Amino acid sequence: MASNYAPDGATQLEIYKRIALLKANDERSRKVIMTGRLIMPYYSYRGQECIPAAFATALNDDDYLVTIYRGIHDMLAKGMPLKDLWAEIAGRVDGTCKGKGGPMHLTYPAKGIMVTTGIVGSSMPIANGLAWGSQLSKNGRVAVATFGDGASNIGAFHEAINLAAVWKLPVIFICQNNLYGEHTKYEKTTSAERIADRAKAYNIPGVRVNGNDPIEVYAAMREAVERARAGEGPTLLECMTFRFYGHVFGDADAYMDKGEKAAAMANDPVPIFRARLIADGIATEEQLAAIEAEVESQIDEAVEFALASPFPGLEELTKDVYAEGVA
Ligand SMILES: Cc1ncc(C[n+]2csc(CCOP(=O)(O)OP(=O)(O)O)c2C)c(N)n1
Ligand SMILES: [Mg+2]
Repeated sequence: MASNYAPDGATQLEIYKRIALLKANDERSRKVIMTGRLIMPYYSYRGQECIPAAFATALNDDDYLVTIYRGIHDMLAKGMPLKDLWAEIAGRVDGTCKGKGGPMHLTYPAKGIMVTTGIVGSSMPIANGLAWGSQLSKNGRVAVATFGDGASNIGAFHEAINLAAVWKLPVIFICQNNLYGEHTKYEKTTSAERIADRAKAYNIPGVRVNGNDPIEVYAAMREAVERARAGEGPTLLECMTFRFYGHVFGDADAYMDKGEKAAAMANDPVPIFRARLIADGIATEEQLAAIEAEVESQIDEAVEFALASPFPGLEELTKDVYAEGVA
């Protein structure tokens, strides 16, 4: 890994702040669903926090993000405000889409969060469109598409990478390889040993990193961003990771190897990075504990705000759906 892109101490601490927020937010989401205060489909990202915490720290606020149903970690890392997020997942008027998008269709253009999609593989062509717009208007904004390992077997993955390579679009394709697509293990569906190798077929860089090591993710991302902004085209970044809580909330995990899951959880990347920050003298135990307490109280506030917010009225049903004032 190119060491000139390694994050300094302040950047590592910034990455940890985001990791702490993502972890606490996932834990709270599962708790709120369990207590029955909120009913929603929920795709836990617990275990995958280091990836967006690191890649988003290497981006500007106005760079674009297109993410998927398992993407709340991506959006929070990119800067979606907690209150707007919680109000949206609770279906309330104060949400990012006035409560009409729900947990799988969040957007927040003020931080470049343009689309969340449940259609596997569709984040990539959409990111291409945004990147093409950047290229045409020379605004310097890069576009990031995140997706899973399963999505790399969809036609849109191949079509999007090919076009981005030919047009040298400022786009970064980030595959969060958690080794499962729904309830099927990677090897049963995917011919390639490494998804990053698929980049060779399209003549672009394909980089595989340990997605549980935010320092590796950050360094690879910096290089990809620099390349994109310099007009050199796309990068495929494969981040190896594991989802701790199955495909969707309530998943009984019967299809999973219990040992594999236990081993992944025993190597939880969050406490490992936390301990490393202390060992490297980047932060003290007290500083990190204060960060964690702060995110908990921000989440407390956001949940209460969201649950006190009203549901959209019936008059909202067709608003923002059909063009208005057009003959
Ligand atoms: C086009 C399409 N085909 C199938 C599905 C059903 N589906 C939803 S999630 C999923 C698995 C995707 O796995 P992966 O890309 O690895 O992402 P992960 O959920 O592991 O983050 C599938 C097949 C879908 N939503 N869209
Ligand atoms: Mg997957």
